[in-house]
Amino acid sequence: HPKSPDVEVCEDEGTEIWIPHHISDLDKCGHVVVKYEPTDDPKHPGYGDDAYIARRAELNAIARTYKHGDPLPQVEYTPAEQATWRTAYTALKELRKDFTCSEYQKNIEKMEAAGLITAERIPSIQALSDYIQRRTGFQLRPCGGLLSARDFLASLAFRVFQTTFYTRHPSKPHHCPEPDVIHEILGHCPMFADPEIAQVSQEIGLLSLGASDEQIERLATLYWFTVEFGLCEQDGKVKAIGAGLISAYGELKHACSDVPEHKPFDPAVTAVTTYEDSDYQPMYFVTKSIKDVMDKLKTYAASMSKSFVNVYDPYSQTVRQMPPE
Ligand code: NLE
Ligand code: FE2
Repeated sequence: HPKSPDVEVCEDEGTEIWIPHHISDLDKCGHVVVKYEPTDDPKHPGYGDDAYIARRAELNAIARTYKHGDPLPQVEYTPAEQATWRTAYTALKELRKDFTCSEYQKNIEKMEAAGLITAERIPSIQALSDYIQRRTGFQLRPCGGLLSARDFLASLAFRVFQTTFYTRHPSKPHHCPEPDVIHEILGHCPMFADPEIAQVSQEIGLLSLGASDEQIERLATLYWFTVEFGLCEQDGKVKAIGAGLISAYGELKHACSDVPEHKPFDPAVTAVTTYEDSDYQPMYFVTKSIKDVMDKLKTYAASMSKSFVNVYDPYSQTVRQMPPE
């Protein structure tokens, strides 16, 4: 990161850690991690498909030119990309009732009723962002690929969600090893319209600002097992709250079946569990409710060693560091 006068000193490691203060500082949070990319991972369904790789790079390049306050890119998706969307959307819609939490169902139904999400075409990211912002204050901003955990979590502190624009490979419409626009729209958008998921996400983001590398790893793992791959108990069954499950036909059914292991959500355990990020998870954490995630997260946060706490002021869209209680 560029040095700025706002450098905070992290006491744990004695190293300087840059912290974004204003929402526009997120323009400096675009560090991409190269992992599971179609260019170098033979397991990626787009491996060896030069046209797909070029298109993915083109959309990522557009995303990287974005600056805070710009209108979101209006991408002209190709007929092939629209077909991938239609396939994924139609299949997932069938699973919704049985395998996703009631919050998700309620929100996506509202978005469909408003004409924001339809089978016909990939929705406008700008329209979705505007809608979510009215519901929970969350907004979408484009990112050019998988971001570093530190940059990604920092954005959540400002109720900003970093969104990819490229589509998954057409040969695998039901699962993608990395985030893609279908995952963002069908997995995350309806969940970010939920006030409790919005709060959990921002809380993890605030805890990440100025945290040590080890703490970032733990927070990213907590995020992974809740916002991405979390399950909850509803109507005596396990239902998905995690976006990574809700947007993947195969894994959604797998997660709610008896095949994987189900463990109760406990942040102290969850935060130090290694996760599978290139294939289906062998194990998921189950929470009682989204509110339960928030309550347990607060207790966990109190146990974290830190020299300051981050407080978000929505009026000025800034984060301030305050002495810990
Ligand atoms: N596996 C998910 C999907 O296919 O939609 C994406 C996961 C991103 C963390
Ligand atoms: Fe995601």
